[in-house]
Amino acid sequence: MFRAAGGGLAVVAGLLAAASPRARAEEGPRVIVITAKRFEFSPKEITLRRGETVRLQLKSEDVTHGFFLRPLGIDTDIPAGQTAEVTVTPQEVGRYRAICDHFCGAGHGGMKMTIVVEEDGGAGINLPGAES
Ligand SMILES: [Cu+2]
Repeated sequence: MFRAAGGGLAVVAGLLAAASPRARAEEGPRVIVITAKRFEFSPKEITLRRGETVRLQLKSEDVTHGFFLRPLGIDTDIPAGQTAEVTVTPQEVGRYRAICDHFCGAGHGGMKMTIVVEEDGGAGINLPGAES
């Protein structure tokens, strides 16, 4: 007796695993959390890269604060106990000072932080004449 090997199921892997062009875009921008409370921001300094889009999550731990940085086009309130989000893509290298511009009490005038914008690629290398 011979038994023919019954037609084994040849599973043909089709092109089901089509590449998803959205995969990378969905990673989204880097998120940086900044905490605001009387009368300071934390951290006191953050570093961004020129041309990199980042999302700043601004969290108030007490009262309503502001977050104002004109050169980067940021001017928002941080409602009491809540989180405000701003998305920014810095275009100029430099050191910027963000201040609280919503009166929050006696130490309000000194409530600020620094945002450093570095050349993408870091390392502080300046190529003469490379500016476009
Ligand atoms: Cu304030």
